[in-house]
Amino acid sequence: MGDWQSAAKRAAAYYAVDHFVQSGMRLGLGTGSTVAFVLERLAQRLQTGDLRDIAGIPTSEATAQRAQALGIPLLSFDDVQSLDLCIDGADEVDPSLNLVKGLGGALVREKIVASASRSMVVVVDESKIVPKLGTRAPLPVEVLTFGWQLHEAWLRSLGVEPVLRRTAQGEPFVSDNGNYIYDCHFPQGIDDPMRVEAAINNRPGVVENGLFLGYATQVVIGMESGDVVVKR
Ligand code: ABF
Repeated sequence: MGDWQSAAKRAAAYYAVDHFVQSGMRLGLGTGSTVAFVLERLAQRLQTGDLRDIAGIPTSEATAQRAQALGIPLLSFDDVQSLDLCIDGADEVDPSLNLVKGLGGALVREKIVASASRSMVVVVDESKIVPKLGTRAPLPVEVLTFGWQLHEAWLRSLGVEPVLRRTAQGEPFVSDNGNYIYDCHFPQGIDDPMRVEAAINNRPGVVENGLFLGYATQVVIGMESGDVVVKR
C-alpha cells in the first residue's frame, strides 16, 4: 500500500464519521484497515463528548475487539434488529456504487449488517475505484466446509479461476463463521454482476459472495491529492 493510501483512508474515514454519524445512532461497524480509522474517530468523538449514546454491531471478531479496546459500546441483534447507518470498507467500487467486498474475510456478516441498515456509507481510498467489478480484486465466495471440494470445478465452468484462501501456514483460511473462502478471479472482469451473484448464491453449499449490489448509499473517497470526494 502506498504511503498516500493510509492518509487517504484516514481522511475518508474521518470525513464519514464527522458528516454522517449523529448522537444516538445504532451503527453497523465494518471491517478492514479503513474502518480501523472510523473506529478511531468514533472513539475520539465519544471522548470529547461530540458524540453521545452511539453503539454498534461489529461485522467481525477483529472489529469487535478493536471497538471494545477503544471503548465503543457494542450491540448484538438481540438488542436491535435495525441499524441507522453501516460504515464499511470495500475492495472495489464501480460507477454505479456497486461493490466487491470480502478480502478482509468478513463478507458474510458485512452483508447481513448492511442488509439491516437504513443506509450504508462506504469508505475507501481512490485505488478502490474501478470501471468494472472484478478487474482489480477477486470475488470472495464463502462456502461451508462440508463439500468445499465440489465448488472448484463448478466455479471454473463459470469462466472463473477459483483459489481457496489459505493462511500464511498454508492451511485453509477459516472465517469467523467457520467456513472457507474461494477467491474467484474473473479474467475479463464481471460483465453481469446481478446474474453472477444469483448463480453463485443459488449453488448448494455457498453461504455468500462479495458482490454488494445496490447497498451503498454514499461512497466517501480519500484521494491521493488529499481531497475527499463523496459519491451518492
Ligand atoms: C472490509 O474492508 C472488507 O470487505 C474489504 O475487503 C475490506 C477493505 O479493506 P481495507 O479497508 O483494509 O482496504 O469491508
